[in-house]
Amino acid sequence: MRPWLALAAALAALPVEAAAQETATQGIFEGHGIVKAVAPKTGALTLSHDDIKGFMPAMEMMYRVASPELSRDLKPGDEVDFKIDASKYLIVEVKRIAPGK
Ligand SMILES: [Cu+2]
Repeated sequence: MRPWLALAAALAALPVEAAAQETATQGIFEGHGIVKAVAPKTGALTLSHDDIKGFMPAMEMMYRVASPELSRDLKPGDEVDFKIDASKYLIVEVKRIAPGK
């Protein structure tokens, strides 16, 4: 890469990285919610979750799961506790605390 091109690329990358660092939440957060749907194959979970302190307010949304095994036995209506990797929006642990009716 010619020097001026490298410089232009470096300058262009700066604001994006700075913005990402300001907004991206890092770490593992604990949440609680109700299973709304389990996607076949991927196991992605649609959850109606409570406020996740420091991460996001209560809402209904779909999360990817680290492995389809995590949500294999879950059904809509189940009440769950879960852990989520905030930077990836990825559920890394799920525990059913009450079965759906
Ligand atoms: Cu959410």
